[in-house]
Amino acid sequence: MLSPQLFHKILGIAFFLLPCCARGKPAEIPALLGNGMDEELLPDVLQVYNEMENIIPQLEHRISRLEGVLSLEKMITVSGGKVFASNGKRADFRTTVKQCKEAGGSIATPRNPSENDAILHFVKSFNTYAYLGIKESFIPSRFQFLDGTKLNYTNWHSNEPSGKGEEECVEMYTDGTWNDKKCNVNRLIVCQF
Ligand code: MMA
Ligand code: CA
Repeated sequence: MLSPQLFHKILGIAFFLLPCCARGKPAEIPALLGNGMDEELLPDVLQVYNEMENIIPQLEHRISRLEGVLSLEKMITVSGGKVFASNGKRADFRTTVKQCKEAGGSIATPRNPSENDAILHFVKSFNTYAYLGIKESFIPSRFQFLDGTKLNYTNWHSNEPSGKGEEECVEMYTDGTWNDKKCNVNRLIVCQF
């Protein structure tokens, strides 16, 4: 258990650091000093700010070049702020969720036609259906995102969902449409980051 004293200490440090980390601007320096930061540290803090200001655009540029190369090589697809990727392997639903999480992402979950297309790219190129991050709710034939929120976009194949409580997962066909499916078959692993 965290003692109240330790909790207060951590809270104090967090509040002390919050303005600089949140904004990253020297304009916050007076606030830092006001919060009791040692004035002797000021040159070092300013130097860190300056270095951050230089480094961040460089990092953004390098990341966007990497995304360009990975997109060109068709290793990732990008839609809006989301990056989709597949390792070409197959797994059941539970394993897919686990592996995507272990990789620092989550199972591919299309929230609009453009994201659906980005996932479809992998389904087509590996010619293998993929599970999506959508599951049946406790009400049969009503599907929802894994966090329980309502679907705001669907792309069901005609006459789907058909499982009526017997098919709790959702797979994407090679034309991009969705089918409710049992969760224990092996499907292409596609994750989002
Ligand atoms: C399979 C299975 C179902 C799907 C139907 C479509 C026979 O069951 O994949 O989920 O709805 O095919 O014909
Ligand atoms: Ca079905």
